[in-house]
Amino acid sequence: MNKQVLLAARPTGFPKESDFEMRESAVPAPGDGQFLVGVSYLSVDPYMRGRMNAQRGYADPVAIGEVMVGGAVGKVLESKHEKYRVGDYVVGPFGWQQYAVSDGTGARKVDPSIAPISTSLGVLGMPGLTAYFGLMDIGAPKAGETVVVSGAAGAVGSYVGQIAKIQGCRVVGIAGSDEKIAWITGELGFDVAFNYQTTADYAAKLAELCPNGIDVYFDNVGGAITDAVFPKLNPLARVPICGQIALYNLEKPEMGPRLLQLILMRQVKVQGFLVFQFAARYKEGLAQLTQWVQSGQLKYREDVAVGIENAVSAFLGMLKGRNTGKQLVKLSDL
Ligand code: NAP
Ligand code: FER
Repeated sequence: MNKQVLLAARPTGFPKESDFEMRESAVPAPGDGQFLVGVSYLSVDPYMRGRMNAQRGYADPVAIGEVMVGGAVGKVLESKHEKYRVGDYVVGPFGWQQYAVSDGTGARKVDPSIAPISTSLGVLGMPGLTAYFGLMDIGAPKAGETVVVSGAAGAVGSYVGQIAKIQGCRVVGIAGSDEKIAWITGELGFDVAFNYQTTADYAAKLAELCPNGIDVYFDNVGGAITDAVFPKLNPLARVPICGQIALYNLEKPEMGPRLLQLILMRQVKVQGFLVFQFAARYKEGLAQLTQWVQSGQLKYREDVAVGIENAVSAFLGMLKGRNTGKQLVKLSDL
């Protein structure tokens, strides 16, 4: 049987367990041009919160009663597809389920001799590419500059800070627990960082930690943290807007400060981006990320929940900051 997690209801505010539903159905059989994958790891990501809403973003919403969308990696168990053979490892948009049939759309093979296959959902996958292109292309960091990253102990943020260090920057991280701060300033080599959950005055803390101002702000979170960062931006600063997780569960928008005059006067470049816009350059990005991982310059951590029964709690936990590094759900040892 194939255990699946379906969207049961559209959330109001922060999602609940009851917005999801488990179902068991027969393991599907691949038709011509398709293969069957047995999933080893499922990724839970912030963008999935958006796909639970009724409004269309870059893709259609998940319908009520439909399997939740999500990237996953596993092994080909049966194949009628000319490019995929039984035993190949493959990553793709297989959804929150133990088995999936795919025609290969959005999928690619994974070489398990390069790194553990789970990395295809993290540092050598969508989050890694997000960090690489968002920082390098939009942030355009130069050696000696100060780079601030929010969501710094999550998947994207932990890679961004390390890539900025590789570029010779001074890196300042913002994250939500003392353990996360210890990890990013210790093992990951961020220069300094602070815990926004226990810091009352973000502006004062940023002034203390960024004596030369801020040249690049890689924004993963938005909200009050971002409001405090903007006034510290230097002339000609760059601000890649990667995520706004502090807003994803709000039912109505909050009022923030009016920052456009500051952006004007300081000649700041603020640019939102989606990783998909760099699809034509994924090969380049994965090659560079792989080289950094293999040389030990880019470290990664995975937070692994076990069993599809725990996918919902892993997802809700990630939205609350329970994860350090990339949140995954292990479904099998295939
Ligand atoms: P992640 O950072 O591994 O996990 C989410 C983290 O967000 C949590 O661990 C939590 O850490 C933090 N968080 C939750 N609520 C918060 C709040 N109110 N204020 C501040 N921090 C909060 O997830 P990820 O996959 O790496 O994604 C990070 C961001 O990048 C998300 O905003 C996501 O939407 C975005 N993203 C964008 C793209 C793109 O193409 N533009 C692609 C991938 C990801 P704390 O303990 O620090 O609060
Ligand atoms: C993300 C947040 C938002 C993300 C994609 C989006 C791939 C896109 C949203 C939209 O188009 O509505 O973390 O990651």
